[in-house]
Amino acid sequence: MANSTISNIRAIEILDSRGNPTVRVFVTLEDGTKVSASVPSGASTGEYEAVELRDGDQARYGGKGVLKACANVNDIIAPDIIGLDACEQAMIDRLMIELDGTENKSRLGANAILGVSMAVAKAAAQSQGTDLYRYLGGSEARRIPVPCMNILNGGEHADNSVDFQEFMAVPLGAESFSEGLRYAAETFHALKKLLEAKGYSTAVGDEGGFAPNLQSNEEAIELIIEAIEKAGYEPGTDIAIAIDSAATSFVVGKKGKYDLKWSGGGVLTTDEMIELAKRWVEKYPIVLWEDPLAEEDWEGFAKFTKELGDKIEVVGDDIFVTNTKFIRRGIQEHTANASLIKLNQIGTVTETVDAVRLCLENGWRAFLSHRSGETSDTFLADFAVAMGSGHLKSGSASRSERLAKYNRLLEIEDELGSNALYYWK
Ligand code: 2PG
Ligand code: MG
Repeated sequence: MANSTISNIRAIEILDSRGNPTVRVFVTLEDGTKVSASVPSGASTGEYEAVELRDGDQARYGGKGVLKACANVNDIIAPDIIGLDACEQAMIDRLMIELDGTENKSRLGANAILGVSMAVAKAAAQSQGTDLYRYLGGSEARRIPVPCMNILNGGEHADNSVDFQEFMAVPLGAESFSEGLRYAAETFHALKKLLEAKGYSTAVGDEGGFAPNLQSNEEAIELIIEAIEKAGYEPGTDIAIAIDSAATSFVVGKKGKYDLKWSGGGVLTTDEMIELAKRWVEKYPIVLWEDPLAEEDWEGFAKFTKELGDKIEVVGDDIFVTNTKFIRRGIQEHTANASLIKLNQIGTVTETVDAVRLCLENGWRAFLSHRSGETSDTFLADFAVAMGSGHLKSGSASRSERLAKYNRLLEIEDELGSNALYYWK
């Protein structure tokens, strides 16, 4: 019997950064290794994401309890997985997929399955005395991702007047991860001063970025550019800008109409949204645009990519939901040139690795991401280094659940020393 044989698995209900229940899984091995992993939770979710199982019992947490998912780990998954070697990640993930038996993990819950999958990987790494990024990525894993820091929040992540969900500072001109993080954090602080001076609120949204009531979406970009300059950096050269419109959250019906209601921007067609993006990309140092259109607007996405794909990274989030089936279609139809990657959209570590590989092998980029509902778990940081995908987003320079991932990347950078790589492309 291998030392890394799983001897116990147990799930409990904990709370995420929004105060909503989520799943934490503990895995114990024969050699005494004991680890835990906690599952994140999104707000602007894609329709075809793997199912996050919620109890629906209105008497607890407004129906958002996850006791069923925990029971599924304790009563159904654990008996099947205990006794297996934690190093058999792919086999364990496959067994859980089979045990669930549905297309979208709706029987056992992706939150139950992912919690076990992440904890198993952590346990195997720890049992081998290896860091998780090395266990998952091998000795080649030494590229630290550029932190795309979401310093201004809108959409479903804040109660303000900004329709687009995320405005990120991308410190692509820095020489190292720690320098890049500093560039972005200093910009965050400069933005705070700027907002104060203009009489705007400096309260933060779900991902720790400021959530002021601006006059328009475009004002967000203008403020960030001013903040970059105030912090002493050159927009575009030192720090560029990335946007996640999360357009599925303001599409009107399924008709390719986009209602920029908070900013008073009116209802725009797909073509008008593309024209807006072209204007902005012309005018501002934008390097990445995620979900510029809604998840069902495959044609619009392809048109967007045709117009802008040679200038910027076009990322599909809700449209691909980290699912190789949709990413493969996207590659064939030139829908985008990158996919967002979120572990809980698909529900196992193995399938997430498959999604990243599919992107990279086809000349696409893979943009690693947290969720708007997070925990202090730092799995994502190690995972991003293991995948070597070059960039990640983990929110802003406030809220500990966001900083936990960036701080873990600082540790990895320190450990790698001069072997660490940092570059945008
Ligand atoms: C997104 C994510 C993360 P959520 O849309 O990219 O920033 O948000 O977790 O709410 O889906
Ligand atoms: Mg998104």
